[in-house]
Amino acid sequence: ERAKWPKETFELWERLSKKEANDVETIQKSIVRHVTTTLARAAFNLDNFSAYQAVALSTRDRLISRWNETQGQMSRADPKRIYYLSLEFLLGRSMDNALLNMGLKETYGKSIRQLGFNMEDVIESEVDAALGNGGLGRLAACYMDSLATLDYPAWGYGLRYNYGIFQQRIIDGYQTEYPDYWLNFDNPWELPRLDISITVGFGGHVQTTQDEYGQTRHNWVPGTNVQAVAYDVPVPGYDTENCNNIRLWRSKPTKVFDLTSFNEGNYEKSVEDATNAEKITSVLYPNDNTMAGKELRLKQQYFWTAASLHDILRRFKKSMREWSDFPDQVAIQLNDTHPTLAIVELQRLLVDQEMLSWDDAWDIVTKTFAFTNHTVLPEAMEKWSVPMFEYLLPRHLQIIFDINLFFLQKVEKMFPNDRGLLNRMSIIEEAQPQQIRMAHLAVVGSHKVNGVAALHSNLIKTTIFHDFVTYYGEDKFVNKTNGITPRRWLHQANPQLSALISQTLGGDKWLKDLSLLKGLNDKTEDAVFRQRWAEIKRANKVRLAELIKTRCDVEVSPDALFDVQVKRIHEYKRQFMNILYVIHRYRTIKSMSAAQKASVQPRVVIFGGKAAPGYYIAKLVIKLINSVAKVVNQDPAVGDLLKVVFVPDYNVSVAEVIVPASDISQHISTAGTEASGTSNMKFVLNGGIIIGTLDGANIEILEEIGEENIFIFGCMAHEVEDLRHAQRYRGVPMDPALQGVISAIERGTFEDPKIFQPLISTLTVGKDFYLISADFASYIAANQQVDAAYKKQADWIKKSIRCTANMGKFSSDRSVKEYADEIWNVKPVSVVDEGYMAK
Ligand code: NTF
Repeated sequence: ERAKWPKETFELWERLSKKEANDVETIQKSIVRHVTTTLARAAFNLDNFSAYQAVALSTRDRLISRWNETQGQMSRADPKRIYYLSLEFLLGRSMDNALLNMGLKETYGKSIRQLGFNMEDVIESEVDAALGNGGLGRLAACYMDSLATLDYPAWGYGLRYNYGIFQQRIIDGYQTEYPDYWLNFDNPWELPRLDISITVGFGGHVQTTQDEYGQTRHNWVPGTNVQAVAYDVPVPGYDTENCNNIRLWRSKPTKVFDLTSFNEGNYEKSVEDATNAEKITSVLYPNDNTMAGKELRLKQQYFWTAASLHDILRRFKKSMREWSDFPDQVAIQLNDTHPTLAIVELQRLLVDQEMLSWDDAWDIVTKTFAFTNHTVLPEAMEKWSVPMFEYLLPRHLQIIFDINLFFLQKVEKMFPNDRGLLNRMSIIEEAQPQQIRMAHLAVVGSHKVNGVAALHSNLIKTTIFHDFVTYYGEDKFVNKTNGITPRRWLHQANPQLSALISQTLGGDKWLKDLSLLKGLNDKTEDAVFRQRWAEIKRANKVRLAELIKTRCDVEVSPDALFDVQVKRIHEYKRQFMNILYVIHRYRTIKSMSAAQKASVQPRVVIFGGKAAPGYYIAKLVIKLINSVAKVVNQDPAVGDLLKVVFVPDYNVSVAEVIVPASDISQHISTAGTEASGTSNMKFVLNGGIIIGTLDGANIEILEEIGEENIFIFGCMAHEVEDLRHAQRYRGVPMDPALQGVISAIERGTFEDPKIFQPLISTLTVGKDFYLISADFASYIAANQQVDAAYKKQADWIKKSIRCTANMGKFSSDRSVKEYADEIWNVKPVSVVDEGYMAK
C-alpha cells in the first residue's frame, strides 16, 4: 500500500520523523509536554516523583529513537546475532545510566535545574528493576551494557516478573519479606509490544504416526495454551548510537475462550485457567545458589525458552536461508542451567515441525548453544523429577530420553563396560523418582562450557564435569572470567572519582578501554593527587554515613575505617565468620585499658544482603548481626571504636552508594565455593581494598594488583578436603579465640542464647563444613594487618590508587569480547545515522 504513496507523503513522513534535538530548550519543552499531556498534570506544583516521570518519559523518547534505528539497521544487515538467555536481569535504576550512556546527563541536569528540580532528587525517585537475586542477574545486566557499548548485535531474553526480589525489612532484628510490586506506577523503561504474542503449550499428549516414507513422526498436542507477550527494554551503549534490546515475556491467557467450560456453564473454571496463565510470570524465585524445585518454576523456564526460540526462529526464517546456516546466524548463550530446555525445544521444532532428521537437527542444536556454569554447590544443581516433567512436557521428556540414549551409546563405545561411568554421566539420575540433571543436558547440548573465573573453570573440570572432560576432551571447557561495567560501577556510582581520572588521563577513553587506568600508577607519588583521591573517598563515606543514619538510625564517623560485606547471605560466604570476628574485636576492646584503647583503629562494620526466605540458618545470621549491633553500638566502653550496622534491603541502587565508600570489603568464602564474585571487582575498581580468601576472582584480582594491595588469609581450595577430613576424623579442636566468642554468645551477651543455638551447632567439631574454625586465626591476623596498614594513610592511599589502576582486566567489555571471539563468533556492527556498516 505504502508503495503507492505520492512522493510528497513520503517526504512529509521523512521530515516529521526527524529526531528531536538535544539542546536545553528542546529538552525542557519535551519534559513540560510530558508533564502536561502524558501525565496530565499542572506544569507547577510537581513533586520529585512526577518530575522523575516526566524526565524519564523524555529520556525514553530519545532511547526509542536509537532503539528503532538500531533494530531497523540490524534487520537490514542481518548479521550473526547473539542471544543471551537469562532468567534474571538485575538492572537497577535506568535513568541515570541512560542519560550518561547517551551523553545527555549534563544537558538534562541543566534543563531540570532551570525548571526548579535537582537531578539527584529526581534520580532518587526511580524504583529499582530488581528482576534478579544477586551476582548472576547483575552479571547479565553488565554484559548487556558491554554488548551494546561494543556494538554487538545482541538481544537478551528473560521474563517480566510482576514481583522482583522481595523487599527486606528488619523487624526485631529478623528479616521479614515484603512483595516488590515494582510496576505499581507505569514503567517507562519498557515498550509493550502487544502485537508480538506467542502461544506456548503445556501438558496434553503426544500423537505418534507414520509418514508416507514409513518414518515415525511425533506431534505434541498440548492440553493448555498460554500467550507470551513481549515487553522490550532498550539498552543504550556508552558513546555509540547502538541501542540493543532485552525482550521480557509476560504471560497472558489465550484469547480463545475455553469452550468446554463455557458450554458446561463453568464460568469460574475458565476464569481460573486465565488466572493460572497470568501466574507464570508473576514472581521471581528468591533463591540464590539453591534450587527450589517448584513446578511453577519449571513452567517459567519452559514458557520463557519456548517463546524466545519461537521469536529467534521467526527472525531467522525471514532471511530465507537453509537450516544448516542457522548456527552461522544464531548463537545462544545459556546463563546457567535455567534455560537448558531451549536445547530440547530447538531439537523438537527442527525434528517434529521442520522435518529435519534427528542427526541434522542435533548438529545444528549443538553448534548453536553454549553454556555458562556459575556454581559448584551441590544444593544449587538443577534437577527435575521425571513424573512432574512428563506431566508438563511429555514430548520434551521423550526427546531428553533420546538425547541421553544416543549420548550414552557413544560413551559406551569409547569406554566399554563401565557401568559406573554411564551412571555418573547419564542425564537421568536413577533415583526414586528419576531426576533430570539439567547440567548434564546443558553440557551435552552445547559446543562450549565455561566457568566464570580461572579457579572455578578449573574446578568444574576436576569435579562436576570431570567425566565429560574425559569424553569430550579439554577444548570444550573454557574459562571466561566475569567482568563489570565501568560505566555504572565507576562513572555513574562514583562521579567525582571518574572526573578525577578523566582529568588525570586527559579524557574519558578509559571508560571504553579500562586498561588505560594503568596510567594512574604514575600518580602514586604525587601528594596532591593522593590528597584529591583521599578527599573523594571521604566524601563518598560521608554520603554512606547519611544513608546509614536514615536507614539504620546509627551515627557513624566517616573518619573510622569502613569495613563492608554486602552480598546474599549464605553459609558459604561466611557472614557468620565476619560477625564472630566482630564479637572477638568487641571483647578485645572491652578488656583494654584506656591507654590501650587509644591505639585501637576505629571501625564501622557494615553488613547488607538478603537471605532466601526459606533459608533458616542464613536468617539467623541476620538476627545475630542485629543483636550484636544493638549491644555494641550502645556500649559506652566502646564508643566510636566499633560500630556495627546492617543496612536493610540491599539492592543495586544501595550498592551504588556503598561500593565507592568502602575502605575494606570482605570476600571471605571458603576456598573453592564462590565461583567468581563480582562485587569484589566493583570495590577494588573504586579504590577499595579487599580482605579475602584465595577464591573465585579474588585470585585474579591479586595477580593484577599485586599481593601488597590485598589482604589474603585462609586455606586454599586444594586443602579444603583434607581439612574437613582432619576435623571429622581426627577431632581437631575448635580455635581458642573462636571458642571464647562462642562462650560469650552462650552466656547471653547478645540476647537469649537459645535463639542462636542452631547457628552455633554448625560449628560443632567435625561439622564445621565451611571451615570457620580452621580459618579463624588467619582471619584475625589479616584483620590486624588491615588496622596497621590503615594507620599509614599515605601508603594506604597509594594502595588504593594501585587497586583502581590495575583493574582493567575486569571490565565486562573484556569478558564479552572473549565470549564473542572464542565462543559466539559474532562481530560488531556499527549503527550509523543512515544505512549500516560492518566493522
Ligand atoms: C553466582 N552463581 C556465583 O555464586 C558468583 O560467585 C558469581 O559471581 C555469579 O554467579 C556470576 O557468575 C549463582 O548465582 C548461581 F545461580 F549459580 F547459583
